[in-house]
Amino acid sequence: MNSQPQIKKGLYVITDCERLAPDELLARTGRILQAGVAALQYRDKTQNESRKEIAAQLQEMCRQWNTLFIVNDNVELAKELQADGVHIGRDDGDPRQARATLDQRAVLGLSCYNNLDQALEAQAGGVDYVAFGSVFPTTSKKNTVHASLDLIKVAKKRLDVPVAVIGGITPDNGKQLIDAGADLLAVISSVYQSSDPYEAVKRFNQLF
Ligand code: TZP
Ligand code: MG
Repeated sequence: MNSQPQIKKGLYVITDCERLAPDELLARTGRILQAGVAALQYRDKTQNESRKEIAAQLQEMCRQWNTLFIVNDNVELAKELQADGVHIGRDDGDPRQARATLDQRAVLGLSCYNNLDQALEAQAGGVDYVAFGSVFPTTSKKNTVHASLDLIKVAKKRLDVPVAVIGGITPDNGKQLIDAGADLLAVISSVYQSSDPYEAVKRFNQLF
C-alpha cells in the first residue's frame, strides 16, 4: 500500500465463501481478477479456520492484478494484513472507531442498508464509501431490507462519497442502478456462480 488506494467506480466483487470450497474460490477469483474489477472483498461467514491464509492468498492475487483488496467485518484482520481497506456493517462496531483504528490510507466502507441518514453521518465520520441494499431479491444473504432505486437517486445527490449498491445484481439489471447514480455494483452470485465468471465480469464492465 504505497499510495492512497481509491475506490471509485466499477464492479466490486465479493467472495462466495459459503458456496465454494477454498480451491474453487481461488480458481474462480483468478479468472475474475483477470477480467478486471474495481475491487475484491473477502467476505467469509463460514467457520473455516484457515481464513487468514485464504485472505492472504486473495490479497496476493489482488496485488498481481493491481486490484483493491478489502476485508469484510474484521478491522483487526484488515490491519494485520495491511489490506487496502475494510467493509463493516451494523454488527461490526462504530465506523468512527474503525476509522481511528485503521491506517489513515485504508479505505473504509459501511453498509447502510436503506438508511440515508446513517450514510450522511458516516460520511461526516470519515467513511470512504457507503453501500445500500438489497436492491433486488438475493439468495446470498438472509433478512435483507429493500433499498429502492429512488433511494439510490436521492443518496447520489446528497452524498459526496461513492455509492455502492448490492443485492441480486446481474449484468441484465445493473444498468438501471448505474443510471440511478450507483458508482459501484457489488455482486456475489452473478459472478461467482456464473458458468463463466470471466465473461460475467466482462459483461458487467461494459455497463460502466
Ligand atoms: N448484503 C445485502 S445483499 C447481499 C449482501 C451481502 C448479498 C449479495 O449477493 P448477490 O449474490 O450478489 O445477490
Ligand atoms: Mg459485517
